[in-house]
Amino acid sequence: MTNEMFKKEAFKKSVKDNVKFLYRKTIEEATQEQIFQAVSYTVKDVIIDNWLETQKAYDEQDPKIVYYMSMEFLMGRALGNNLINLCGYGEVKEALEELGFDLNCIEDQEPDPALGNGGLGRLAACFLDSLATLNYAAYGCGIRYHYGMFKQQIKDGYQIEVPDNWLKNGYPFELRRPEYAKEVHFGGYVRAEYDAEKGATRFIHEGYQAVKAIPYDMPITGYDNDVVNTLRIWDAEPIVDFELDSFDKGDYKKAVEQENLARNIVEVLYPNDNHYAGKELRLKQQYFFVSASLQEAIAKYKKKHDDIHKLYEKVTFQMNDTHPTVAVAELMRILMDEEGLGWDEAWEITTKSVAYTNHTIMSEALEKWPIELFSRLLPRVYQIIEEINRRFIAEIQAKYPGNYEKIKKMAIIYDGQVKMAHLAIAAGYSVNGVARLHTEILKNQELRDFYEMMPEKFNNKTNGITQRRFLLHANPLLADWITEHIGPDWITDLSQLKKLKVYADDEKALQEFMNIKFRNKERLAKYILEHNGVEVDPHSIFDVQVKRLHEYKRQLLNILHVIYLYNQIKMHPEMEFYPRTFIFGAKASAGYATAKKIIKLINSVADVVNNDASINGKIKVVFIENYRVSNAEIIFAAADVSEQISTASKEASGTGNMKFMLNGAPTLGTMDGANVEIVEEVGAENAFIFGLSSDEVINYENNGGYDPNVIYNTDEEIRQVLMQLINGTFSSDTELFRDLYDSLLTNKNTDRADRYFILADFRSYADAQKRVEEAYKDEKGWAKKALLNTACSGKFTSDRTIQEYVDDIWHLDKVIVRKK
Ligand code: H53
Repeated sequence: MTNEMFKKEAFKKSVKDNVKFLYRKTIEEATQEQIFQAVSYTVKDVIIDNWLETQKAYDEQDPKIVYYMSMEFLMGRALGNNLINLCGYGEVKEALEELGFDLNCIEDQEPDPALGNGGLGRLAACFLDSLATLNYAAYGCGIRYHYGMFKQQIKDGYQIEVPDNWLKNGYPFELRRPEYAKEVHFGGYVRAEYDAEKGATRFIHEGYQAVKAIPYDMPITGYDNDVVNTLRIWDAEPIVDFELDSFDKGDYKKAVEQENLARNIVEVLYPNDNHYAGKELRLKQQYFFVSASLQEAIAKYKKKHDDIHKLYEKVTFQMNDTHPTVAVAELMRILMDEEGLGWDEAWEITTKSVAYTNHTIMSEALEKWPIELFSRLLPRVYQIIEEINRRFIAEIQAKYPGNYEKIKKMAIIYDGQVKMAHLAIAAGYSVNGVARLHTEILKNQELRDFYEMMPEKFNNKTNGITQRRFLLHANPLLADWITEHIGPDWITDLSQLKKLKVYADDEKALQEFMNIKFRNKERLAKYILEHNGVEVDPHSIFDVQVKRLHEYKRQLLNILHVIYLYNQIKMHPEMEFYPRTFIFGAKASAGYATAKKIIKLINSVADVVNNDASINGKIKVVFIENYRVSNAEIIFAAADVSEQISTASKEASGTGNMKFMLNGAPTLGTMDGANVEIVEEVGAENAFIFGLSSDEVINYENNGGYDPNVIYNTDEEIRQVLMQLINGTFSSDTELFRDLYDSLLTNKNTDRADRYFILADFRSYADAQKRVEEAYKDEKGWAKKALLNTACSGKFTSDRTIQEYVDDIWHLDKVIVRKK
């Protein structure tokens, strides 16, 4: 596919002009970064026309709009992705070559807009891509953090966090829209006033601090359909209309406070994934973007419609985790206090407009705000939540008379806390989990009482990923090969990949498939050499675990197994062993001490193993610094083995697992999250499954856990591995890894020993790893497994996920921007 807009000569001229106007330079004088800016502005020109066309089509066709409300959008770089979706990648690559530039290098100049932590934020980005590609009207609503996810450096094996000043040179793919600014209010108090005319009490919020929310729009291009949707992220500015000399002291103080509030609120993304820290500023961020987004959605609706009662026919709000669920009460506030509706009318509209996605069962991730903090920061919103809670409890009582257990378990306000998930479930018209197993656990365990009371709300939407970024852009060799064999329809219909199954026994095809894998491994090896200074052999098995660092994801199990293999090789030097490169990539939340210690351990093991000449390079361990969307694209394409080894029941879905599968890497994993569905699609013989089942884990947990010391006492090899954490093998400081050792063996006040069942699953994991090795030695057999993984990955496109959201939850109509 090519795009008329990217005719080479016109493109080159435009880039030259942009360099001239932006920097007063010729193309020869410009830096690579300046070329990136100039190219991006040229691409943006093309996008803007489509953006206007899309807006026009939406105005004319007046479709229902989904507002995807999310604290995080982990977008990754935009330039390459936009070129792919505009079908201009090839043309632009050639045009730049003629100018003497390499598009890949130009792409590398772009900062990675990292406005998210991990899976949840990247899912939101994939969803936006699919919504635009499937011709649905959608806005992403979020925050324009000035500092996104920190950059990770590894010094002495330790993680160092460096601020990510992604806006430093200006970001070409954003548009400031001051004309849509909104005001958001914090603090103050609520005054009740009787309105005699209406015969009703009005509530007036006074004495608050105000912040101005300014939207910045980023274009979201659909694939080859001229649709450009919008990611609207809000920045904060102080409301400065004061003259200093006319201010008395009180006002001055308030003005300074308001200014500080505005400065702080969008400064930085909290680097916690799957963990709630209860920080006041975090609640401010949440309310800030939710309020601004809702105000904007309602203003937009009112431009075209005069009956606010029918809002839900044209607008729906999807709340991504509990983070934006204050939307429930804020929508009630706007409808009552600003639109003048009564409670019942407002509640009917709200409960038909908001839907909630749960992404985790980890109890430490569920947001519960102390009522003291909440009511001080958002007094009117809190008042509304109290009333929602009062009515909800009355409903519980009506259904279960005299059953106070039910109230304790389901109340929105309890034990001095506001429970955001409960608010979202009470108000939402849909509650969904993100993989089949996860949704079942929600229904049968975590949210059982809610499910019993309102089963009709619950549904599953198994996550997905966009093949445009994670195959077409990330793995051009494989993408071309697939297109040669089955045509290009897979780009917008991933189920087409199943046509590749006919090649599962075709030797030539298998050979080509593995040659591509090899070339991708060489590309990654080059990246690792340049960025980590470690030489790895692309003939070895590339065994990869890249994801956030979290105890439940069990990077510790992986590295303990590496130690175990190292011991085996040392003890039996003659033993047959297929060379393996263990590749890790993971950021740890800045305040998560255990996670950071595990990073240190991985690097310490790497130091010893990589420098031990006696093992002849049979094992290499590499920790890739600063894992992020842009290097992920290189890593997935090069993986032989996909490590998905979370404690069963803990990983809600996982989405990295899908990216590996798409790129032809079999899963080595537990029956957790979406792994279950991956195995169902590809067949158990094409995956390596081990470990306790989620039922077994939950059973242990409900009955006081298990005793890892039994394993420690009876399994010598495991004991040896654990002892090496504290006997100086990997650090002259024998206390360095003591905490990790203890966490596996000793009960602490609140935590049971080995909470994540590492020792329980160790043997079964080691066996599965052995099976991987055996399977890899059979070249043809392995190639077949790898190819079948790609061929069977069709289900895991976010296009499928989005279509399910549309059919079952949002009920949107397609909008045609251009006849194809
Ligand atoms: O969301 C992903 C899942 C993954 C889950 C992740 C997630 C976060 O990244 C952050 C908070 C949260 O509650 C959940 O851990 O299993 O694939 C997208 O659904």
